[in-house]
Amino acid sequence: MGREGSERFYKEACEVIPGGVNSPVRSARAVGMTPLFIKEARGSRIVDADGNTYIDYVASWGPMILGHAHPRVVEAVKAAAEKGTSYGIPTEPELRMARMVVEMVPSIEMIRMVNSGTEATMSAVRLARGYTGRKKIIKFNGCYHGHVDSLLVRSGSGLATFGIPGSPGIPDEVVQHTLSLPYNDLAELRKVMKDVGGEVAGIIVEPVAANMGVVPPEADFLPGLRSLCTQHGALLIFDEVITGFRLGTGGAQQLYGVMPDLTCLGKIIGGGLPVGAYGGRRDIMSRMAPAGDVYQAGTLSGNPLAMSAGLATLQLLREEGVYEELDRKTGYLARGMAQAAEAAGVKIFQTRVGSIGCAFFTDRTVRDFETAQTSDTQAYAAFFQEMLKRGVYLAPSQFEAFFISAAHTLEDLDRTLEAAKHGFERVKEMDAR
Ligand code: KE4
Repeated sequence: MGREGSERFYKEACEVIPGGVNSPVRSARAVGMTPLFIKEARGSRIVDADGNTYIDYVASWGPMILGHAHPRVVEAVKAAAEKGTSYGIPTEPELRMARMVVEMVPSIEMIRMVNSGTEATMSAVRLARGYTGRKKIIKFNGCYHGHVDSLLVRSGSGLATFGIPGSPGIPDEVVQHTLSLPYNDLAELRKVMKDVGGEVAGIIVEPVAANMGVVPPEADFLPGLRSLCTQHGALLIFDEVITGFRLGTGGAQQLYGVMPDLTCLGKIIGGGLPVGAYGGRRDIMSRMAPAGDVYQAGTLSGNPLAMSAGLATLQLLREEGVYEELDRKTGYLARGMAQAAEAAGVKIFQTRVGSIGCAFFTDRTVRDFETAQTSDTQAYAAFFQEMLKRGVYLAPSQFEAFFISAAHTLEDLDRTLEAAKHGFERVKEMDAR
């Protein structure tokens, strides 16, 4: 079937929404097409406005780890909605969510709910500065922490996709205290900390970078960050908006055994509804108003419907064997992709951690933003198009991750691998031209 319905919606949307989308990475411009408009989704499948069905590997950019419209999540949201949608007054579901996160995430002693990952990182940075009385923040090239003014410096995700180094509208004064360094380069960081360590409020990092494609931390990187922060009195902030509850109930900090001072969460914690959160050591979090003097607020923070969707999701993720199954499926897919690429004679560099991963179309070893950018984005676009034609929806950008859900079946994976065979052949033909 065609995509006339989506194309019509897109044309109309461009009249009233900038670029026709409410978030740039949805635009699909980087893969040479106009975006799908989705009508509904269930399990591992999404259905577009023209009735085309696709096996979905975007999963709303991470939240849908259980698959779309999980009955237990939908039921929880319906039940909450029947009691009202928002009060602006504390509720018991917020308390249950806070207790559950404190139980599940090793370094979190106290947590504050917000409405997006951006709000979470923005608040964590403000808290780090308020708690330490220092101004400098260190981030890493290619990491994306939401569209926070002070963190939109050499970021990944949509900025990498569209080659935007920073963004107009952010005065130099706002970013003058932000340093962005190469990911996985401890020597460079050590040098900088030797110079300015005493002025650094915090180092914020994606413990597994997933916004330049997926780039895992090298063995010494996270432990090195931890010891440098401790040595210089800076706070270590893990941005686990993607890795939180994705790599296991305790996220990347449990997987790698490195404890940050603050953790930012989002995506999965909301079960598909707008939720973010930040939390960490009690002595630090106690500085947040009204307990302390660092201010942050939000009309819909801890919204009862979002809490109900998040609680249902986290409860299901705590069940026996969920992550082992996700890991098995992702390994199966990754091995099949490698075989298909090799059979077609196409060079890719594959990465994966738990149920996220990606294939860089490059013959280089990818360990940071610079090497990730050697990828052939035209080849990726051709691969994306061929996969879409065969009913598989991937991230419409080389600089994003693919997300596997508990709802993906072996049949889905085999269909994906069959499509990938043709996808890589199309890339090979392109190379030959
Ligand atoms: P949100 O404000 O979009 O909820 O979260 C921002 C954010 C923070 N930290 C990390 C590690 C993130 O990956 C994100 C958001 N991720 C992108 C996709 N790579 C969201 C998709 C979009 O921008 O539409």
